[in-house]
Amino acid sequence: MAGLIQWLLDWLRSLFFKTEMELTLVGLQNSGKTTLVNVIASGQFIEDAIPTVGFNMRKVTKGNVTMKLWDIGGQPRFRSMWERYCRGVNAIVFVVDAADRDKLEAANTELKNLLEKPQLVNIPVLVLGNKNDLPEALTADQLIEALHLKSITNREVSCYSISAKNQVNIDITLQWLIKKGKGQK
Ligand SMILES: Nc1nc2c(ncn2[C@@H]2O[C@H](COP(=O)(O)OP(=O)(O)OP(=O)(O)O)[C@@H](O)[C@H]2O)c(=O)[nH]1
Ligand SMILES: [Mg+2]
Repeated sequence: MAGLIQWLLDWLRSLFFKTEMELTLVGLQNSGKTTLVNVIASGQFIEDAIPTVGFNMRKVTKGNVTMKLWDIGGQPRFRSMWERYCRGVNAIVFVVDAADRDKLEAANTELKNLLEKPQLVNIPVLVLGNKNDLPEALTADQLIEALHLKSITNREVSCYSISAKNQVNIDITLQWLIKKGKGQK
């Protein structure tokens, strides 16, 4: 009987605290957005992901939180779509291939362009330096410097160094995102 009551209480609590949130992943092609979504959704690294054409949407439930993840193609022809899919979301996730130094300048330009859009003011941004399993990958501090993240003052910005492949720092990434869904700082 006590077990049943406990179960009922847990169930009611889960209904009461249910959170639904929307997140959009953008960033240059090959940075690892789709790989990261797969890791978040299934806990599995799937090699040779195909470049995303247009966008994918995945719904993932973690505890009481349901996340709608918009994963947008990063090739130049899809970048004009980024803004539209970022409107009204709880947070924007900007994924960077931290090991591809030749593309950093382009990533910098695209991030700056995106954050200048008036429709996206105040939306928190999480910059993820992915592929930290590769020896040449920039650290989080180096990425903060390279993308001039400290100069962004009109919104909340955080930066983590992660590896979708080896599932490094995926836990703190999820914690950060879930907090945004709950409207916490
Ligand atoms: N070493 C390493 N490779 C990774 C990691 N994450 C993704 N990759 C690889 O990077 C390549 C691109 O990954 P995708 O997830 O397709 O990249 P994307 O950002 O979705 O690319 P678009 O859909 O074209 O925008 C794939 O070969 C992945 O296996 C990582 O953490 N480490
Ligand atoms: Mg993709």
